[in-house]
Amino acid sequence: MSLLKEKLQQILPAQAEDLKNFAKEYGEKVIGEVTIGQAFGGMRGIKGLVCDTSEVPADKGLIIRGTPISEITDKLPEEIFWLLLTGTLPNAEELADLQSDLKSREDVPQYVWDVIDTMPADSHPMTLFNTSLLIMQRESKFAKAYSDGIKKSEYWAYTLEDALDIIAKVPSIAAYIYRKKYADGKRIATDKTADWGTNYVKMLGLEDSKGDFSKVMNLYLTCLSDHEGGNVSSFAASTIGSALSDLYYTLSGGLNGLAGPLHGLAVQECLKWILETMEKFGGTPSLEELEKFTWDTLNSGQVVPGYGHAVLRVTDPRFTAFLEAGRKYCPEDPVFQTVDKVFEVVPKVLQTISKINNPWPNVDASSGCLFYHYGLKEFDYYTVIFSVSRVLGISAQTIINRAYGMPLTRPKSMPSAKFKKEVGA
Ligand code: CMX
Repeated sequence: MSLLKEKLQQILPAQAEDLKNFAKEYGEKVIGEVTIGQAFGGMRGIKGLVCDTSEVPADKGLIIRGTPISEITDKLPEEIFWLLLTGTLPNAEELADLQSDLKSREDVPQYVWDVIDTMPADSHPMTLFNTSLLIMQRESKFAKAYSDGIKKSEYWAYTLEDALDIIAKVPSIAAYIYRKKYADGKRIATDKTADWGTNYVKMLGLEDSKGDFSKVMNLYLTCLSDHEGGNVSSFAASTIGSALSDLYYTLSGGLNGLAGPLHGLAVQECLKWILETMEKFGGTPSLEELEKFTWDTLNSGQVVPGYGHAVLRVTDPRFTAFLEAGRKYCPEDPVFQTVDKVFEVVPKVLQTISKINNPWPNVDASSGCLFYHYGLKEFDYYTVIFSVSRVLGISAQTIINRAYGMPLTRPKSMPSAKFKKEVGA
């Protein structure tokens, strides 16, 4: 048995028991109220979801299992997956065991390549990626075990099997989508000695002789892995998973949410916006030119991509991590310099608009320019990298939800007329 499974077997049943007792004892306790504004405002701030893998306090940003993301940016994504699931970082032996387990599951079924090859050439890379996950559903060990008949207490262990199978394969699938759409269409074989993120970079086939791109990729995969339970992709995934749909369905569905321009697709929108400013002003714009361009964007009714957040009210610490990486690895890059300058200008502009609750940059504002620097210039593709990372968090959340025995998600909806009646409007 893998060390990860052994560890989870030691801790998850006791945690599940503790939470069952807690919910039973305090089940009637009131912890909040719901306003009409919240019901009509995307349910912001309503406390109704349980997520133990990470939390996002509005004034701090991502905290994974009690540790701020800024303190663990040097960790590998595999270590973060272990941390998300168990609450502690793996020791060297545990990490090596997880990495070798993943290596043994890397082979992607031929039909995945065939389906990617058959899809229209202009399919969005996110469509190719999510379709690949969905068609692999027939491999689900959870679905098979469920139809054979298993105990509820065993659900998480089969979901862990699916998670490891999927995590092992997504770098190859994502890399092939890149090569198919933007390179020579030939697959590059996995490197059996490289860590998960470095292997992904190698299979993309872009220049990385100094290994800096792999470091940036690992930073990105670590930082984007999880963002508590209420963001669109995680919430959508947990709702799907609550029906006991297996992890292939759950991930594919959740990541379809990530493909939206207000969520994961903002990475692509963001770089597009940066490049537009550079094109308009013939290089890195001045602060005055950027201010004007920001106002032009706002006055034309568009959002400034990469700025604002549904929850955060400070600069996203993940934005800061990428900005620091840019200052370290590519300070002379004109696209990076523009991103850095935009950070000086946009918050000041957005602060003057009272309806905007958060004028500060989110993670998407600084990540794309790093990919661009390393020759990954096709920004349509950036959400796929986001997805590869988010597979870690959604998988961890689904395994834990199964271990806790979380029930079917089913909040109450009402017709708008009933909301009006409720408040005498
Ligand atoms: N540019 C212009 N207007 C903005 C804005 C921005 N960057 N951020 C918020 N606003 C506007 C909203 O569109 C909204 O306007 P309306 O009332 O006219 O609809 C108003 O300010 C209030 O919004 P908010 O409460 O501050 O923010 P929301 O929780 O509604 O939305 C988000 C959050 C991220 C969708 C929004 O800030 C936005 O569209 N940002 C740009 C896109 C982006 O960067 N998305 C990536 C988010 C990170 C992720 O989840 O992946």
